[in-house]
Amino acid sequence: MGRLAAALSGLLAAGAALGAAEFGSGLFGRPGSAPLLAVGAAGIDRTPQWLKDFAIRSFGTGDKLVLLSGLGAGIAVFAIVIGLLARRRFAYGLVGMGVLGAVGAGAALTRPGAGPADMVPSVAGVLVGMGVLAALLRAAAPRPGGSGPDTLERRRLLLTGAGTVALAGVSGLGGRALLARTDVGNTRKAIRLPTPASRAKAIPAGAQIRVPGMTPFVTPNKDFYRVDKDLTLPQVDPGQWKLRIHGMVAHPVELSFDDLLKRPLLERDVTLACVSNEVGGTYAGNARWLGASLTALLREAGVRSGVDQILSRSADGITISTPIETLMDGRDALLAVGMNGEALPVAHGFPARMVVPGLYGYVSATKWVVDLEVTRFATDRAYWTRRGYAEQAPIKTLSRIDVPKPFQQVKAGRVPVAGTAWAQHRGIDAVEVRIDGGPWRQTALAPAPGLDTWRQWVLEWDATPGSHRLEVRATDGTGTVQTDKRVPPFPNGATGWHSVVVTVT
Ligand SMILES: Nc1nc2c(c(=O)[nH]1)N[C@H]1C(S)=C(S)[C@@H](COP(=O)(O)O)O[C@H]1N2
Ligand SMILES: [Mo]
Repeated sequence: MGRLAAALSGLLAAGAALGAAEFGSGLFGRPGSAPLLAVGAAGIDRTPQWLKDFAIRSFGTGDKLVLLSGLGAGIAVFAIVIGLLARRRFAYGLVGMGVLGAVGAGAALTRPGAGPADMVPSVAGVLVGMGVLAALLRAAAPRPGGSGPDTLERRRLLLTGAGTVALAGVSGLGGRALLARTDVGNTRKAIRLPTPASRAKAIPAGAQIRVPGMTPFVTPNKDFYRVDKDLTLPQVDPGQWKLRIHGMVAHPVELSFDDLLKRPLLERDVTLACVSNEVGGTYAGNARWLGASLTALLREAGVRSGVDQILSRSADGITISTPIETLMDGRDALLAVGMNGEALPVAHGFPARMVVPGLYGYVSATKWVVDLEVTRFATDRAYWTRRGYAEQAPIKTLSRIDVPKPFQQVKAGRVPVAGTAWAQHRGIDAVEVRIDGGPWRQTALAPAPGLDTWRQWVLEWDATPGSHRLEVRATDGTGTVQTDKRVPPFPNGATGWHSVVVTVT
């Protein structure tokens, strides 16, 4: 048989193996056992932090798509090699297939809560792949005494190949459809959130600057930035959900979702920010959260002396460490169930997540939270802090020019320059803008409902023709002016002034 046919056979056999494995994980109802995603997820866990930061910066939320495409390409190359090897000697092809299966099975084992049974889809997939490889090679082999060298074999190969493609596609899609059974989307839609015991302050009129292109004061859920390491979203059934509070406490607590909804719920406006946000970046969002007081829960548990951190754990196996004093100092630390008037979206932590005003998400905003261990920094370290990120990570003061956009062309005359600024839990007291390095000018600050949200600002600028550089800086509620020192997000958040260059005609 020719090389081309052999390469194609390898590709088809690997496709069939993946399709069968998808189907198997669907039958099981265990997304973590599907080899492609399992390998991707295991890869993310082993990726060095600098590369992850680079991926988040360069591809944003598309970083996962890039990863999966790369993985797909890698598997395709390996599959072609398998086909070519099998052409030499069939046993070599079998070994290649076996390696593919072992990688999938091994990756599935590393997923949170995985057991030996999670290897079954990969193993079954490999057996199917081996069978398909044998069938294709047999179909392509010239028959002794057969008719012309091409026609019949080619037709047989084509038929077997087309059959394989159909089979792989149908089983792969079938597996996906079966996995959809585990989706909690419908359960989520049926949830009715209780009325809050304590309402959020009304958002003051004028909090939203009315300038075209301006960021909305409240970020709609569908536009809210998302940062996590999950290729598939954890599907946590609220009926099964439990939160354990244990460790250095007088009375360990176990809470069901119903227990949680029965507690007095606070409604609060809080702006979240990601430590990976660059100066001028968009990894910040503001929402109205509904949740129980974490402070009250911890008080009931009775935190022992000597405790300095809460190590929270999520259904996706992430751990996050939060300094205890930020949970007990009177700020509105929440175990949130609602976001902007609906149950938490699955991507934002359904059924429950933490929200702590003033701390970067990686040390406070645990999504799909299931466990709070009351402990010490010296005893346990969390996912990101083990990778060198800071344990203490209050959000740094940052301001951003949202309009005009970088390199926008504007007409000479009055041009509104507007944007946002945040210093959660300290508040923003002033925002200044300067043009071409000239004197700093006070902007008009929009009102905000409290210290825990961002604040909008606007300056009417008399723009003259030419190219101009606009810069912004904020002063927080303690009177500290935002530093111009440029530092990258690692290890505790970026600083520097945001600037935008525009052309005035
Ligand atoms: N379970 C879990 N929670 C998590 C993360 C995660 O990867 N897994 N990422 C954290 C980070 S780095 C940030 S910035 C916020 C982002 O929350 P969002 O995706 O709702 O915007 O969630 C935090 N909580
Ligand atoms: Mo983050």
